[in-house]
Amino acid sequence: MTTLLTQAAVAYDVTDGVAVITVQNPPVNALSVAVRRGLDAAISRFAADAEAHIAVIIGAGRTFIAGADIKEFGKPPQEPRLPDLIQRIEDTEKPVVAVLHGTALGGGLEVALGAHYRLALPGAKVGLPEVTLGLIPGAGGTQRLPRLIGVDATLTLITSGRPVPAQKALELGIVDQISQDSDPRTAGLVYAQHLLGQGAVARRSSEMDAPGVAAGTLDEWRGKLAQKARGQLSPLVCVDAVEAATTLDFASGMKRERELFLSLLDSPQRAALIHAFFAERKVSKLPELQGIAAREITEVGIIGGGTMGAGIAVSCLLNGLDVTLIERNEDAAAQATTTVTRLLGDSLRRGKLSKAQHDGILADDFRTATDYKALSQADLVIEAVFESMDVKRDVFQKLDAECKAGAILASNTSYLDINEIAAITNRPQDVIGLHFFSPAHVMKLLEVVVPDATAPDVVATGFALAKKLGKIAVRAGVCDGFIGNRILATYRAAADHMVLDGASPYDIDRALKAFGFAMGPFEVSDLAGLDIGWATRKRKAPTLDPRARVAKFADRLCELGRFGQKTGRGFYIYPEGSRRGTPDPEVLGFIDDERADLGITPQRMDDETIVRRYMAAMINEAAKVVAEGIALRPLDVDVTFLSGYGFPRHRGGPMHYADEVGLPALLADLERYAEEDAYFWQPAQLIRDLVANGQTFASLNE
Ligand code: 3H9
Repeated sequence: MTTLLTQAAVAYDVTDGVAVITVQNPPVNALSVAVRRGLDAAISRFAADAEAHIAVIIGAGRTFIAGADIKEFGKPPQEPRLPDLIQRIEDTEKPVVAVLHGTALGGGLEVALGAHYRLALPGAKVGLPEVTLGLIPGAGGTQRLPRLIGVDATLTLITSGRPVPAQKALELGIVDQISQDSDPRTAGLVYAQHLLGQGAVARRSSEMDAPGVAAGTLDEWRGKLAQKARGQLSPLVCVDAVEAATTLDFASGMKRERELFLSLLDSPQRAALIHAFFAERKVSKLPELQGIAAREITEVGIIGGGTMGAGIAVSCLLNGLDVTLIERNEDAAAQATTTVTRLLGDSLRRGKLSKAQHDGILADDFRTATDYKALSQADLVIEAVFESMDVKRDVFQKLDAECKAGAILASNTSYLDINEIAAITNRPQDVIGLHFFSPAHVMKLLEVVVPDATAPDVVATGFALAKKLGKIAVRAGVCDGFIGNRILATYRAAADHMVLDGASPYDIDRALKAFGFAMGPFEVSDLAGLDIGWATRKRKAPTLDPRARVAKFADRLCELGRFGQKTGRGFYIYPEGSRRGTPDPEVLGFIDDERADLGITPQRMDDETIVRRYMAAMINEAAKVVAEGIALRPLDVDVTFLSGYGFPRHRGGPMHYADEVGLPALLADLERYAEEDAYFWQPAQLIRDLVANGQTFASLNE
């Protein structure tokens, strides 16, 4: 055996005629310039090495290569370029094998496609997720993969960005074999000897026939993606690149892929999506949690089995926690069991659970009770009862009396003062807000709301819980609505003001969906139930500043029992059983009446005007939320909106979008709007300061 460390990031050694090229760039072996240089040198070494008859490329640590180094995007490119390196691997005369374990993603899978044989370990996942970063595969993925597995399978993979497990990759023909070995090196050596024994030769996917495609297939893909992508460019560009594989020779197809890749690399969408990627990872890195260990959580208590409580219970159950749910009486407990059983049944049908797991959860992990004594061993209790301080007081007094020392007492309130809730107990250091979003077993966001006296390890436990539940936690301070709902209240009011001034709810929904939101604000209200906003308006009415402009048309709908989808009518009319509404002329009539009462002559508003005002209201309130420390950094606001409020990911979140538009332009808009309504449109001091200093929101993320 000879050993040569060609570069720190890539090792080379030879065992029994097999060159083992090991990429060692923790944590995910991204293809940094050091790795590319190391691989380049290792391939040259292998080509010239008379002792080595075949090479295996493996990844050190937990994964094969997870892709290009995302941190290098937007910086000056450095040689060797990845497509050239992969071409060199493919051009090698002696066979090269890639051994895939962990995640072989993006440029990592493209390296494997340039190798001549691909072996996967059982738990491996492979995919081309570039589209989720606003890109297309840019190192041959769009040209080699269709030659290997055909156009449809390629487009399914690269336009979704979703990785597939090893078994699926084998069925598709992406990998040649699955090894039962759990160690990539051992598996690679065995497979390489097997190939040598068979006299295997270099086998190049670039030399395979160009893939055929039935007439109309690519247009069908374009039509489907244009609908789904809601303004995101890269999924459609994937189709252009794959089309090139069907019409051009390999070298020309590679050129075309490069042009398309570079056009996206320069796009604001790429910058926004990569901001989102890093923000989602940075959001849990809090200075206050450095070196703080989370408390152990295995048994969870939930108070209240309504929609939220049952959803939280299911989220916990699906992720291996034991749940005891408390209800007021046996009937309510039975009702909660029915809801939990129904939601678990949905997970079974969707393949998220096996039948055995499903039955095991119901038999062993879930139970209801009516007595708080059942929570004596709970490590964490999450209260999800009616939003009233009196009701919460009763719950927290009982919890304080029954729960063991060190148990965390959490409230799922969406706006109540958690400092006040903490003060109800004799253990304010153990009290925290865990604000789930509905449906709680589906929505990614968890606001971890931190009152003044909360111990750091309780905050750490909130973040650890989110990770266990597959959610993204954002730290929020205590105020009415925390980060998300506080900002929502402001931009929702801006939408209502625009309706009073001339836009219809349907104009507003259309404009914001064209911007990229999954739903418009009036569709969201109909889905959530108009009674929720009605209750909030009534709650806030006594403290409302007399200068605030308040629209009444939504109250009028509620007074008529039009609560949205659940009653078949809200802002839209929902035909029996449908979730898709149609505009309602009667609603427009109510709005006209209100304008007439207020003496407003309606103005037409185009989509751009609507989006500008809506976004300005959102960003302005968000800046106040950051300045007050309710959100730690602008990126925390971005992550909140990306994971909990349907904000278009390819816009990066409201604060990233604000930087993209430019804070001076935003401030100019705010000042102009303030001439109409100085109370509502008071520009945030933080925005004024950033503009004065020539800074961006991003500068506060460091
Ligand atoms: C591409 O390949 C383009 C090519 O087609 C063409 C080029 C010409 N680069 O997520 P985690 C960091 S585009 C740099 O917490 P997990 C990450 O920031 C790329 N850094 O772990 C984090 O850092 P920190 C296509 C990366 O186990 C740490 O690694 N590939 C990269 O939950 C751990 O990450 C992708 O899009 C990267 N590529 O998940 C894959 N990836 O500790 C993107 C990760 O400082 N990556 N980091 O916060 C992933 O999907 C997940 O990270 C992965 C691991 C599934 C791999």
